[in-house]
Amino acid sequence: MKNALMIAALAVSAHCCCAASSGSAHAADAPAAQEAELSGAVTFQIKGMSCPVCVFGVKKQLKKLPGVATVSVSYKAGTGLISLKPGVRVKPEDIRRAVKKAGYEAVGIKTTTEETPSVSPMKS
Ligand SMILES: [Cu+2]
Repeated sequence: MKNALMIAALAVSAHCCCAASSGSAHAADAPAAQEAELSGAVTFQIKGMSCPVCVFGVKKQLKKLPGVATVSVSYKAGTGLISLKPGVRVKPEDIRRAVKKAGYEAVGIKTTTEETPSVSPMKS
């Protein structure tokens, strides 16, 4: 399973935008103004994805973020959705950086749920 994904990604990276990720030097080092930390489910738009395989690169980077439970990226919609493990908080900057590592830009980062466990719809 994993191998198939990797092969797909490798095969396509040669001729697609997804190879753009490599040469990102330390461009923006400026510590941005403090942003509110996010918890629960976080959504954002991803700019710059120009083929469905871009999704793999973005997901790969987002999954590296500590505390991320699930990652889903839609090429068609140009959106990303991550759910964080309970109690985990991430900064918008972290998400932006992860997406940037893949070669794209995350904008409009916001939580859809505030510390609400998305797994259990009903209280027990
Ligand atoms: Cu691509």
